[in-house]
Amino acid sequence: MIMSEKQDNVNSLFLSEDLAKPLEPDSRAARFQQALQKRVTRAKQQTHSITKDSLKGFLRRNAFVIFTVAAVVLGIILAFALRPYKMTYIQVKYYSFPGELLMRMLQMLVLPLIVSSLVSGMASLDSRASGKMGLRAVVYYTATTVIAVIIGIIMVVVVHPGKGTKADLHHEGKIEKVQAADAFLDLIRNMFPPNLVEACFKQYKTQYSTRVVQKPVVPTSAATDAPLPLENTSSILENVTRALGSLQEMLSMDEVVPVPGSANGVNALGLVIFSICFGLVIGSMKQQGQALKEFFDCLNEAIMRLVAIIIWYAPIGIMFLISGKILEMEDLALMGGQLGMYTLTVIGGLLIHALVVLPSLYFVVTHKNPWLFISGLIQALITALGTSSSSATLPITFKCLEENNGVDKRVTRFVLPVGATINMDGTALYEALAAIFIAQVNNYELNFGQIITISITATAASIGAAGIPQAGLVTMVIVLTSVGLPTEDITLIIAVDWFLDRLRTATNVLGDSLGAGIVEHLSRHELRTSDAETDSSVTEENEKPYQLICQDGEPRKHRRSETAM
Ligand code: 7O9
Repeated sequence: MIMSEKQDNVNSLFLSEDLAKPLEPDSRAARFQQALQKRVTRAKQQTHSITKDSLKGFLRRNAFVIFTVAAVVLGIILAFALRPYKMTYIQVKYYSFPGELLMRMLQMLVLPLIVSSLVSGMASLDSRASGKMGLRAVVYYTATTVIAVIIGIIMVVVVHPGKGTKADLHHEGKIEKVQAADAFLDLIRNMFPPNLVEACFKQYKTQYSTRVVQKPVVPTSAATDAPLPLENTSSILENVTRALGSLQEMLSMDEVVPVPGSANGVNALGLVIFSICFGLVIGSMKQQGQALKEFFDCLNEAIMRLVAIIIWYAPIGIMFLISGKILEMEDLALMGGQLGMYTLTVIGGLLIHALVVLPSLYFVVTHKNPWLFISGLIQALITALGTSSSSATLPITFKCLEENNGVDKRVTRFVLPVGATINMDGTALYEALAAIFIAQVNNYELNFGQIITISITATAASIGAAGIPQAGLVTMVIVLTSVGLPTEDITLIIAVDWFLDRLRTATNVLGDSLGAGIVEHLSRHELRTSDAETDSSVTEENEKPYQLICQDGEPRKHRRSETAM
C-alpha cells in the first residue's frame, strides 16, 4: 500500500509536467534535477513524520511503563524533600494512604484471579499436556531455587560480611518461638482446607496452650503402683481409699500442648491445590464440563479487564508506597557498617541471580533475547518493589506477560499462580545467606554438613512459605534452628528487612515470569497439538450446518485444522 502510494506520487511528479509541455533536451535535465529535489524533500518530510508518529506510538505503547518509572523517581524525590520536616508516624501513615489503596485493590483481585486462572488453565489442556507442563515447571522451580541458594552461600562465604562482634549491632523486634515439626504439619494441613470459604481468609496454625497433667512423683512401692486385683481386696471401699492415696502422690504439672488454631491470611496453597484438581476434572469431563470451563474462562477475562482499569492507578499508588516507606525509615545510619556490608552482599547475590543466571537460563533454553522479555516486565518488577508482595503483584505480572510478551494464556494461567505460591528464588537466596551471616556474627564455624542442611531447609522454607501461617520470619527461625543457631539474632537483620524484602520480591516475580517464558517454549509442541485438536473439534461442530447448506452430499475437501497446519 505504502509502496504503491509512493510510486504514484513519483509518477505524477514526472508525468503531469511531462505531459504539459514537449520535452527539450536541456530543460529536461533541469526538470529531472527539480523532480529529484522535490522527491528528496518529500521523503525527508515523510521520514520526519514517521519518526514523529513512531515516537507517539512508542509513547502510547509504553505509557504505563513511563508513568510507573516516573512515579518511582518522583516518589523518591518527594520523600527526600519531605524528610527534613520529620513527619510523625501518624502523618506518614496518612501520607501513604493512596499506596495502601493500591495494595487493597490488587489484593482484591488476587483471589478470583488465581482460582479462575488455574481452573480455566487446567481445564483447557488435556491431562497429558498439563502433566508435562507441570513437570517442566516444577523442574524449573527446583533448579532455580537450588541455584539461588548456592549463589547466596557463595556470596556470604566469599564476602564474609559478619566480621567483628555482634555487640555493636542493633537489635529490633521480637521473635516468636516455633516448633519446626508443627510448622511442617501446618503446611501439609493447609494443603487440604476443610472449608473453602474459610481458606480464602484463614490458615490453620498450631497454637500452644498449657494443660495441667498429673505425673507420679516417685513410684512408692510396687504394691501401690500395681493394678488392684479385685479378688484380693476385702471391699470396694478399701480399693477406693487406696486409689485416693496413690493420687496424692501425683504431682500437678503444666505441660505445653499443641492445639488447633488459625491465623489471618489467604490459604494460597490450599486454594491452588483445589483449583488445579478442579480444573483437571473439568477438563476430563469434555462436553459435560464445558459450562464450568466457560464460566471460569469468562471470570478470568472479566478480572483481567478489572486489572486493565486498576493499572491506571498503579503509578500513583506506587509513588506513595515508595515515598511513604522512605519517610518511615528512622535511621539511615543503621544501613552503614556491618549491616551495610550484609545489605550489599544480599543485593549482590540477588542481582547475580536476577540479571545473570535467570536471563542466561532463558537464553540457553529458548534462544531468544532475555532482555526483550524482561523489558516487557518492567511494570510488574516496579510493582513488586513497591508492594513487596509477589502475590499482590500477580495481576500486573499476568498483564505484562500476556500483553507485552505474548505468552500463551494456558501457560501463564498455570505457571504464574503456582510460581507465586511455591517459587521464591529471592527468598531462598536470602534465607541461606542470612543464616550464614548470623553464624558469622556469632563466630560460629559451620561445617560442610551444616551448610548442606541450611541449603535444604532454605529451599524447603521458600517452597512452603505460603503454606506456613505468618511465614516471613517463621521460615527464618526454622532455617536457624536446623543448625542450632540462636534465633533471637534474627532481630539483628530486621532493620534492613523491609528494604531487602522488596528486592527479593522483584527477584521472585522475575523468576516466575521467566519460568513462564521457558515453560511455554518447552511446551510449544503440546500447545500446538492441543490447538489443532480444539480446532478440529470446532470444525466438526461446524461441519453440520455446512453440509446442510451444501446439500450436495460431497464431503468437505479441507478441514480447518488441516489447512491451518
Ligand atoms: C514475596 F496464590 C496467591 F497468589 F494468591 C498467593 C497468595 C499468598 C501466593 C502466595 C501467598 C503468600 O502468602 N505468600 C507468602 C510469601 C507468604 C509468606 C511469606 C512469603 C515470602 O514473601 C517473600 C519474602 O518475604 O521473601 C516476598 N515478600 O515474594 O512476596
